[in-house]
Amino acid sequence: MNIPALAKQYGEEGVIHVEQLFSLVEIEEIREALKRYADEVVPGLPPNDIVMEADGVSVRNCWRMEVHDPWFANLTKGEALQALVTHLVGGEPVVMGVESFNKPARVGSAVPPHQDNAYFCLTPPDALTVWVAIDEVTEANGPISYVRGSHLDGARPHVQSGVAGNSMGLAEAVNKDEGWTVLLKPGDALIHHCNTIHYSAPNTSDASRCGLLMVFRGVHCQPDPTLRADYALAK
Ligand SMILES: O=C(O)CCC(=O)C(=O)O
Repeated sequence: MNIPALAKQYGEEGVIHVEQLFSLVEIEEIREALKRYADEVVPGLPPNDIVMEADGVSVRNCWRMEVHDPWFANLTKGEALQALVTHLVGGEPVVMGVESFNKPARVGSAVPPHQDNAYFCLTPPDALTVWVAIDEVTEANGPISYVRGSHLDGARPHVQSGVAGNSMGLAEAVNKDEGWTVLLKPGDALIHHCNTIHYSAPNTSDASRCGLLMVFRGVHCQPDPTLRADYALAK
């Protein structure tokens, strides 16, 4: 991994594509852990730590997986991952959460355009998400799109979105013709800054599009009272 080159691109564009951050062998281990999590942990989760799709049976998101299962807490500690994240957040990384965006076949719902810091409410906004493709990501199964460089313009207003699992979306419409849509192989990762605008399409295919997310902030980040007040109003 060429960390200085990745850091330069991250600084300019607010998102980077890291091919094969995890090997196919590691992805197979993550798949097994996700299956075990679904079988053994999901049935006992508190309602706040799981979101279902509209069909009522398919899981849309799992939150706080690192709290419920040490295997996922451990996944955040890999040496190469820690070195990259330390560079990108500009300090010692703190895990904010391990999450899944399962985007199941046919029923996986869209994610409205948003900035993650509308939820995180941090200053400085030195936080990011490492989004790891567990499945192949295609045009049809709900890829993520990014507005590159949007992190440089700071926080934008958000309003209630009505979407379970993504309660807030950008108040202003995004020109989706300008979105950068990234197709991925299993093991590839997208790393985005918490102010980079992004969104994803619904899954209209027969193939699942599961992403496993690890969210980090720099230890120096503090709660931003203005963003917190906005969140309380909009969520
Ligand atoms: O997985 C997706 O479709 C969206 C992910 C997302 O919104 C995020 O990483 O903050």
